Amino acid sequence: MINEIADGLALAPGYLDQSQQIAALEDIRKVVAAAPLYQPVMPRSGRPFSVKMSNCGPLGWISDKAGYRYQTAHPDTGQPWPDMPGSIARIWDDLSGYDAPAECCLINFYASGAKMGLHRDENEEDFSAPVVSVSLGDEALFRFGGSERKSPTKSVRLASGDVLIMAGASRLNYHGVDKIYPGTSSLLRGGGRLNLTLRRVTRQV
Ligand code: MD3
Ligand code: FE
Repeated sequence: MINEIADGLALAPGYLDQSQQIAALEDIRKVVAAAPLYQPVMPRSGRPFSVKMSNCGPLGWISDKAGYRYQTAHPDTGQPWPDMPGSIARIWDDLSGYDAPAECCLINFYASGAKMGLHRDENEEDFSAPVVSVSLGDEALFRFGGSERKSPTKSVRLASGDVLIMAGASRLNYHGVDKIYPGTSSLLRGGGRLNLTLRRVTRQV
């Protein structure tokens, strides 16, 4: 089941069942063993994000004092990002409606208390490709607005296994995560939430 919750913004609640969530999590644990979660900081100010990050796939999204960008190597280890696991790449293939594979799977880890301020995803070359995001672990209050920071916003609670698809009119809209609800999932042994954001970065040749 896929519900359109705003123009171009679709939610597939429970897209991954319990065993698929466990399988995806096992694959992400292997990725993070090779490419550890690191502490991103804001451009210029160097203020740390409350979310820790890693990536898999050919390109990883990173933030440091110099700015936001995609790069092929982990900022701390210098190693290329691990391959995107098949269990994750398939979600993009099934839901994106795009005829080329995802190039980036950004892994966001939210401990209880972590949040992500309202922002737009605009570091990609190809805005015709959607963004597909997978929630694992504790529930989160996701907020989405419009094309301007001051546009009115709505909120929706995302649960483990839910997938969001941001296409068309919603692709460049403001969005963020206001809070995590601790203890709402037992998927992650230590609690918290993982979000996997799948993106096409480069334009197809
Ligand atoms: C709506 N992550 O990594 S995913 C991000 O839950 C990010 O970790 C949040 O925003 C998270 O950039 C939200 C859902 C999401 C992702 C991209 C979008 C919603 C979006 C792009 C356009 C509109
Ligand atoms: Fe985003």
